[in-house]
Amino acid sequence: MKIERVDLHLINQRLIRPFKTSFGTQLDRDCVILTLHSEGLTGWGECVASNDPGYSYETAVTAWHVLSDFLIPSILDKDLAEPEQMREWLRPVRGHPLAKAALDQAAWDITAKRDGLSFAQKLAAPYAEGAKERVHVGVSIGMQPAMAQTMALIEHHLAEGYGRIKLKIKPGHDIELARLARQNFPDTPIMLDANSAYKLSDAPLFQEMNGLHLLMIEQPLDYEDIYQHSKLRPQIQSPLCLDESIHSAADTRFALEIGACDIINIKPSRVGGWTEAREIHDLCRAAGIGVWVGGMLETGVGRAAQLALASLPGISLPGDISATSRYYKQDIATHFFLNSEDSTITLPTGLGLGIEVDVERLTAVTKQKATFTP
Ligand code: OSB
Ligand code: MG
Repeated sequence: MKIERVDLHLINQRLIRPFKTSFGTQLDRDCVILTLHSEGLTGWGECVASNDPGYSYETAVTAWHVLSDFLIPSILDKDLAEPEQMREWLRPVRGHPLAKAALDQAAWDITAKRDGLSFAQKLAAPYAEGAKERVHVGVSIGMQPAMAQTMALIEHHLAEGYGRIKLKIKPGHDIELARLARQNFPDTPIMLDANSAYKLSDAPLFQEMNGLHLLMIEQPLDYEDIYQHSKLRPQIQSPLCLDESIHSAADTRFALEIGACDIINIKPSRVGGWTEAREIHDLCRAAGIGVWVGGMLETGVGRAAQLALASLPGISLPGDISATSRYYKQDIATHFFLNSEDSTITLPTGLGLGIEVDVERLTAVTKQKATFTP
């Protein structure tokens, strides 16, 4: 499939409620929506780089620059036979996985459409089991002004049918919150996400959490540091999960080799796309460690592709793939809904991502647009 055209939309949507983590508070979310055009088909991708470089060094503006000045010019007019080629084409540009992942996602979408498959079916082609039809999901709850509000939100989401709760923590907003949540919800799978806010010397704090039967503690230490997680892990009982510090299959091999984690949160965007994400899935599965799919407040475009990754046979824990209606009142694509009886979301069955993009809404939230042709 000759790559005939790529379009970029820089969009901004207001969040239903502010999302606060240890690295900042987000009230509205920028992202870049990308379309790839070939043979009358359109592949969709979402670049989750956002307003500020809090989670990653990339922002929507750096992604726009890297996509329009380097990545897109390097792939225009190329002949895409299979989506795995995209990762190789983008390799000469160092870093910038969030920018690359938007093109990678669109390559999987457009080739799945060409092949008459869903994105999930195409991604799951190497596995005898195939893709799951529904995937387990949980919610990630940002920090609230008062702990009572967090408790009320947990109750609200459990009533909606979510079966796994993730709470954001930072120094001074951690052990008491975790204790209270455990006390109020003794049987709920609860996990904490620190987004790199702690030091190895905080090990005693995590030891205090030993009795709380947490599902896991996500990324307690620095966002680039795998080594010190291997030092923290044997000191604590809660399973340790890595998010920020896993950028590639190579990082995954290293983390597994030195015993840095019990679990990996795969965000396809953080690792440059779905080909790399699937390789990480395979490594975790072979090593017998837990693996699940993380989220970045995606629109329906990104959520659909996360669902596809979460449908692979090795994914063993619920993903941060809550319904998009949690974040956006209207959104640019069909909403996904929770099956409240088992805390799952059913994968779309249409071709490619299987979503309907609301072009009018996309236009309404677009701040900047560009078209690239050979
Ligand atoms: O660390 O998992 C994270 C959102 C933005 C940036 C980082 C993270 C998150 C979440 C939200 O926890 C997950 C979601 O999309 O629901
Ligand atoms: Mg995280």
